[in-house]
Parts: sequence; structure tokens; C-alpha cells
Amino acid sequence: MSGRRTNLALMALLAVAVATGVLAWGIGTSATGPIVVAHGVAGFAIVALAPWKTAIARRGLRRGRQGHGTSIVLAGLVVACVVTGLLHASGLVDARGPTSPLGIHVATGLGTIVAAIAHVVQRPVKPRAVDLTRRNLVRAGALAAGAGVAFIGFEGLLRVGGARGAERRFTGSHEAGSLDPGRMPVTQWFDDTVPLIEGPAWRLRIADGARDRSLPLERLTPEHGMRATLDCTGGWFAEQDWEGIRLDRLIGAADGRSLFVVSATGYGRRFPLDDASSMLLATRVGGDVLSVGHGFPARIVAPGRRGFWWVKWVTEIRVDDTPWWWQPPFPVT
Ligand SMILES: Nc1nc2c(c(=O)[nH]1)N[C@H]1C(S)=C(S)[C@@H](COP(=O)(O)O)O[C@H]1N2
Ligand SMILES: [Mo]
Repeated sequence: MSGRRTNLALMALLAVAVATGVLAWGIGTSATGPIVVAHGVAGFAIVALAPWKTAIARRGLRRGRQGHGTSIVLAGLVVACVVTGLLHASGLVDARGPTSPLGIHVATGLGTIVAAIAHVVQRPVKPRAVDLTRRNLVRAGALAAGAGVAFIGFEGLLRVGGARGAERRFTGSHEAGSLDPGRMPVTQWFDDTVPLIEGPAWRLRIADGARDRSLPLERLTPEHGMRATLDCTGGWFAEQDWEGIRLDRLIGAADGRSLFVVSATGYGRRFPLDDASSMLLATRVGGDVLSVGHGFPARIVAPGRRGFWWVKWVTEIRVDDTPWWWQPPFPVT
């Protein structure tokens, strides 16, 4: 295989891996399933090209061109990213947070993007129309098929070996504490700390431009129950029975495009107003009041959305005309 073809294929595969990785984190519905599979297959295809890429790197080293530093850093990051990706999928290491396999996978993945851009700037390869020959398309198809077989083989190994990863959800997350909130991990997005809120002093502010109300906890008697799955981008999920008030009932006939939910910590997310009827402001889980870590006195339950949408320690809900997507795709603090 020519070096040029290998390099172009690797560039395309990196782009696919990044795009599917970001989407898998951003989407919480079952549409994530094929995206996560594509992410894994892209990873195996990158591994499959390693022998050819090694030959290219050897030639480059012999020629003694500039930019070896970047190349070596890039190679190290890709290896770490692939290894931690497989490790996370296997479920063999039960860890959460920045030093978990998934945490390192994301960090080295972000590093790979930076190093790959620097590498391509130093060693540009321009795609040309002639690269789209039928032969090259057949080669690409064979690579994808081979990587797909490797993916299926890996999944088979997890099953045969009885690894925890065999049972992961379509998002790639591993089960942790379902129907047992005491065993469910307490997780913050980035650097939030658990605030201790006194129930009697707590008020929920609901503002919609026309009205501005302030409700005490006694006014939030649960009206609805809902079994829903909290699926953290840190790589775990738990199904629980939540109780609370549906958001559409809570805010009433408010006019606007979105609702902004704010936490006592300053953390917040904006939702489409139309979603209010499928979301809860929960005060109870598993038949008990929320624990401090899980959001006492009230938290959002947003079925079909990843965990970072499930705002804890809610103190304010604002309805206004801002479009829901007018926010960073992932929280920044
Ligand atoms: N106020 C606030 N709410 C938050 C977060 C946060 O950092 N601050 N983290 C979110 C994330 S990333 C997840 S996965 C869930 C975790 O909920 P749990 O700790 O009850 O398991 O809370 C969400 N709600
Ligand atoms: Mo999370």
C-alpha cells in the first residue's frame, strides 16, 4: 500500500473517530448505538493500518526530516487512546473520573487532535480527485469490513470471557447501582462541589417573564413516578425510580422557547420548552428523599439525555425566548 493512501486513510479515520466520539457523548437516545459501534470500528481500522504506518515512519526517520518530536508524541497518544478505549469497553477496570480508562481515553483523544493537526501542518498530504479510484474504494471497503470483523471478535471475547463490558449499554456505559440509589455513584461534571442545602431555607424560583414565584419544599409534593436511566459521560449508568413533579405542570402555561434550569452551585442547562412534559423535577428516588450527593432537595430527570443534563440542587427555573441550543454543547464548568 502506498504511503499516501495510508496517510489519507488515517486522517479520515481520525476524523471519524473524533466525530463519533463527540456525538456518542452528546446523544443519550438509542440513536447512539450505531455511532458507538462506528467509533469502535474506526479504532480497529486505525490499528489495522499500524504496520503500513510503521513502514512510513521508518522511511521518514531515515530521511531525517524536521518534526520527529510531534510524530513521536502523536504515536504515543494514539496508542494510549486505543488501549484505554479497549480497556474501557472491556469493563475490566472499575474506575471513574479523569484517571479512569475513559478519562484517559478522552484526554489522549483531545491530545491526538492537537498533535495530528501539528503533524499534518508539518507533513501535508493533500487529497486529490484521483484518490477516489474504484480500487481505493474497494480497499477502503475491505479495511472497514476487516475492522468490523475485529470489532465483532472483540465483543465475542468479552462475552466468552464473561467480562463486565459484555453488558454495556448502547452508549458504551457500564451499569452501576441500578434500582439501588445508595450504590449509584455521585458525580459532578467538572469541578462542582456538593453543596449542603437546608430543606427549610431552600426555595425554588420559577420565572417566566409574566410571573415570578418562589416555592418552598412543602409545595413540591411528588405527583409523578418515572423509571429512567441516568447515563453519565464518565462511562456508567443506573436505572432508578424517580418521583417528582413534571416540569410542564410545575411551570404552567408559560410562553417561551426554552427553560433554563439553574443549580445552587451555578451549574445550569437550557432545555427546549417542548421537553417539559417528559421531564421531572424529582425530589425522591427509590422511595426515599434524594441524598445530598444526588441533588437534595430537587434535581432534574431528563430521560434520553446524558447525565450532564440532569441538573442537581435546582434553585431556579426560567422560561424565556432564548433558543435551547444557545449554550455550549457540553457544560464548561
Ligand atoms: N449542579 C450540578 N448538577 C449536575 C452536575 C454538576 O456538576 N453540577 N453533574 C451532572 C452529571 S455530569 C451527572 S452524570 C449527574 C450525576 O448525578 P448523580 O451524582 O446523582 O449520580 O449529575 C449532573 N448534575
Ligand atoms: Mo456525568
